[in-house]
Amino acid sequence: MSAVQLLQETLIKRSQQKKRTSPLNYKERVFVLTKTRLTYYEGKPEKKFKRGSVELSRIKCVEIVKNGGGIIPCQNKYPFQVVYDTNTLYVFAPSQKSRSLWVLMLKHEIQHNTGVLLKFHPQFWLEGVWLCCRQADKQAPGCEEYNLLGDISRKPLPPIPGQENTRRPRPPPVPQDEDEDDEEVVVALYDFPGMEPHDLKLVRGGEYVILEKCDVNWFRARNEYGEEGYIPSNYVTGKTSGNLVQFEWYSKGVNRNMAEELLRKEDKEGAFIVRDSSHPSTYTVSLYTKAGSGEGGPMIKHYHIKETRSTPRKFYLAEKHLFSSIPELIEYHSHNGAGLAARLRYPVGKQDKSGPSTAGFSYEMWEINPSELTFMKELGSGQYGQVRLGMWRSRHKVAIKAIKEGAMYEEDFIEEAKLMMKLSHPKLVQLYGVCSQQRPIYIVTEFMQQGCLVNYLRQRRGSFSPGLLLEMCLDVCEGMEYLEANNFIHRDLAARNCLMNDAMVVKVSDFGMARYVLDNQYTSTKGAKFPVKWSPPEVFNYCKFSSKSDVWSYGVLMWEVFTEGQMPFDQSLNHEVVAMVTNGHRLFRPKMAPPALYDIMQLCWDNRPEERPSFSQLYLMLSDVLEDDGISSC
Ligand code: 4IP
Ligand code: ZN
Repeated sequence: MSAVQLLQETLIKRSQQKKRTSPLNYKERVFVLTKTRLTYYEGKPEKKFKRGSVELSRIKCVEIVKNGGGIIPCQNKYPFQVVYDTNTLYVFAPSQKSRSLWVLMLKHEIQHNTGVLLKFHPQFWLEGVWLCCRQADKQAPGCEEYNLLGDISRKPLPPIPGQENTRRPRPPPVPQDEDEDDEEVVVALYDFPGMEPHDLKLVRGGEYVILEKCDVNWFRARNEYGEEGYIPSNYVTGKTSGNLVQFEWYSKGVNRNMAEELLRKEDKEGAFIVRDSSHPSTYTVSLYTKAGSGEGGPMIKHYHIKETRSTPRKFYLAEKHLFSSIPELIEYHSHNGAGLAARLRYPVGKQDKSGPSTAGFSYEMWEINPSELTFMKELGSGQYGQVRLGMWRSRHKVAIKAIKEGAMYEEDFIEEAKLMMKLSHPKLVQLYGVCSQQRPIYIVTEFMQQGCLVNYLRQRRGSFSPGLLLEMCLDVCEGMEYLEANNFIHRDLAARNCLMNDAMVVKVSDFGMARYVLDNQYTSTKGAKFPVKWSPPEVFNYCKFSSKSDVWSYGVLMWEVFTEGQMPFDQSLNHEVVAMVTNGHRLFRPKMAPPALYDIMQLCWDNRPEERPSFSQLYLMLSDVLEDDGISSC
């Protein structure tokens, strides 16, 4: 039986030099990837002879090789490595695209391997040393964190430049040639005190040179005094002229409602904010004025920054005054009203200048010393036991879950926690680390002041506008889009598993945790605690979880939000819900949900998982509703 070929291409390989006497040479080979093996052949695709093969289950790392400007002695210039057993196979692809494809496919196939490395060598083993760290033992442990989910070949910009509540437009990752060695300079958006001696302190507004992108969450950087250390990538932003984040008047992630609130609080004539518009990649100026407002009191105007269609493109608020950049436009209108209700006098920033969560407290730090935790009030209790508010090193508020004995597959979870910590996004409740050397073990996460979303909704019934409810759904959608992009399945998405903070940002929590629950009532689809009402047929019938089963749950979550926290299928027992859903019955349209929104919910509840939209499609559809129905936007 011939296995399905996932990829086939003629590439060049370096001899693996398994024996000390093996020659170092580079040979053209036809590489074939199947679900189980990576095999290379001599000859042509039509007539080939097997030379060697690697079983995918033995692979511990697949990654591009950074070459640091060195010479590559064959015609293919894009190397990647496949580490398995005690060997490293270096393969050279003819183009960046080809390499990305091989690396991506291989990574995808090995993602569930047990022996995946935590650290690897980013450069070649050559003439008896690792070029990256100069270690002279071929089996020496890796010198750089290995991130199977990351993609070091694309050198993305800091993914979301450091803001809570970040919404589109997102800068697309900039593909760069990795051999380009010019220095990248960034500006700090927030102070970062540095938690460990190997960290580098950041001062808001300061400039830093990036030395190394260790993974998507942590960089090594140098300050103006030549000091070096690790910094969180979401605390800095690229220092380029088109980047508005460096300006005081620009507030990323502030929406119309938040802008109005901030301006009212400031209560100054000519107070203004430049923010992302609900139309992707465009900006809006929100302006506060008391002038000419008559009996209506002060008013807030929202002006789209428009762009001309012709090139070079120009920006304008009033058609008569065109500028080649947004900063120039702001500068001009700060002196001249020129048709605006007032001139732009006082830039108003977000009040909260403290930074967002980092992926762990420091680079490579997942074990937290319990003596550095202090316990405060009880926040509630969940599936695993008590959750308490606490402080880490007397400075950082955290939530601490003490895991009840016998409630969790602890060993498995601790292993997975290292990976979960790398999942870092403004719309995910950040896992900071674990105390695993004691019983009960503690799980330390970001603290969310307002608690769980479903209670929040229930306690404030009648006070929400549809626009606000949609904003909550969009937050969750963004978090889920990130999980989906990282091939991470939540398995228990519901409003009870989302939390809200003081900035009214909703974040997804407890992702993937369902796998570690030791409780039949919860894990068996027949169990009383199994979330049947949030589950699609393929889950309650065959336990088939996927990002698409998360999408179904997301539809139910939208329904929960738009009913302000009602229980889905309130009158029915689990087994009745199974029968109803199987027969095509679905949740009704909540009164607060416009028909266009209910249509989207129903797309999530398609029987066929492959027909359901992805989270990134959902995000676009929901943003459209926000704009088209004018439920809250400008
Ligand atoms: C061979 O050199 C080839 O490069 C082999 O590659 C390589 O095997 C051998 O390395 C190396 O000695 P010669 O052709 O000069 O004999 P291929 O199998 O593609 O022909 P691997 O597959 O192991 O890289 P050693 O380490 O197996 O000897
Ligand atoms: Zn190394």
